[in-house]
Amino acid sequence: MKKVYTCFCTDVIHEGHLNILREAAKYGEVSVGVLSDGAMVGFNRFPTISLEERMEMVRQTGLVHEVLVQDEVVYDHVMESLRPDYIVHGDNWKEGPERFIRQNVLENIERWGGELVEIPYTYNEKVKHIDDLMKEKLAMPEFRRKRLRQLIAMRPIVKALEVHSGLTALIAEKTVVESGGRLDQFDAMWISSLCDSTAKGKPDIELVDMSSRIRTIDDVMDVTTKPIILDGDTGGLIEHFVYNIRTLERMGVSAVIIEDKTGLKKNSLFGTEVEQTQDSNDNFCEKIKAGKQVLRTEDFMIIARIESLILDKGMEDALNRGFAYVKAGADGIMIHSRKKSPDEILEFCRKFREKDGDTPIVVVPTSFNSITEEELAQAGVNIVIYANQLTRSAFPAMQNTAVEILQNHRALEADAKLMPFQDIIRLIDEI
Ligand code: SPV
Ligand code: MG
Repeated sequence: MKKVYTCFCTDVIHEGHLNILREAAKYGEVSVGVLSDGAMVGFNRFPTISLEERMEMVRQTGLVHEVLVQDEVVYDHVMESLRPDYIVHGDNWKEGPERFIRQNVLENIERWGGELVEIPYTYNEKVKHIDDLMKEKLAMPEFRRKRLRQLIAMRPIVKALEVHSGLTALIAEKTVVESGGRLDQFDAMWISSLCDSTAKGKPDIELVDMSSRIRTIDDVMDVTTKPIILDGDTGGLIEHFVYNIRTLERMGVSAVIIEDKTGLKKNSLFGTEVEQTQDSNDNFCEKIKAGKQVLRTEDFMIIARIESLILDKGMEDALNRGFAYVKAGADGIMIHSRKKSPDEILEFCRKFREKDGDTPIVVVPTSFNSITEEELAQAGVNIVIYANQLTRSAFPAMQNTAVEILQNHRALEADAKLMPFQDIIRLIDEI
């Protein structure tokens, strides 16, 4: 009996999968690899049922000889142990980031004379409907909200990208690249006070009010499924904070990060150049406690942001506050720095982790941007936020275009650098 292998990355079996299994069975005994949770996330498909349930779902088709776990998006390990005579796959992987997986299979299978069989991909209204249902499920508040905690448990480090509109959110949602033999994508979205304000042409001083921030969140939620971390500035008055986080929790936001500043907050990247007041340890702990008390779910996270290093208050103050905030109930801490070198962040993480191995640590490496995700993960960081890079790349591009049109009295010269609108539209889903 010839050995046939195919791999599924899905939470539902539809006619397309059944077609692949039936075709595969014509070549021999079929083994199906089910992608592990971690590999599915790398594939930009967050699982909504457990690995065991996904395996059982494939067994239930009655069309397979065995079901096994494939731990990586590439087939290397499975192929090495199984040495299949045939690998069967839908022909839809010839384009896009999956191309490299196909290439890898072709190179590997040659070594023992195996063959790749590609089946025309089934794509019809019914299959599209099932795909859409899966996506909609992930976008529902109860699924989206808990996803950040799930990702912290699953990923070596959770990567969040700043978004401030439907379009920027689609970039965070859909960008997938192949890098170093793996597929990679952003796990979460950061709704920055700085960039949300900047997009509205306003300063980052808590001037853009909560109703407007909620409008941005809603625009983002409307077109995405990934979890949202909201930059909640100082959280405002305790009396207001408790209402606002209930709204955020109900909407399906996963976390709010509030910073231990008070009064007229200014952006941290200004550091001590502008007048900024740090909240007292006690008052900020009261805010955290009050917030925790009103939450209705275990999913929503209040993350406490420590501004001691930004305000030159020293490492000891930063650490003391970190431990105090956790004691007050914070579900995570964010330590911020405006130094070019990551040294003070690494020192903080080392000292914090000596006493607290679990509480998630968040960092925003805007200034200390030479440090890699791997180095941060090794230092015990759980979430890295790329807090303003999308805005900073778009602004000069738009400004240059404006200048070029003015200089040439027409758009022809600027056009060479512009993306055709068809390519932008491709990002936007039709219902
Ligand atoms: C933001 O993105 O608004 C932040 C991070 O709060 S920082 O700008 O670095 O203070
Ligand atoms: Mg901010």
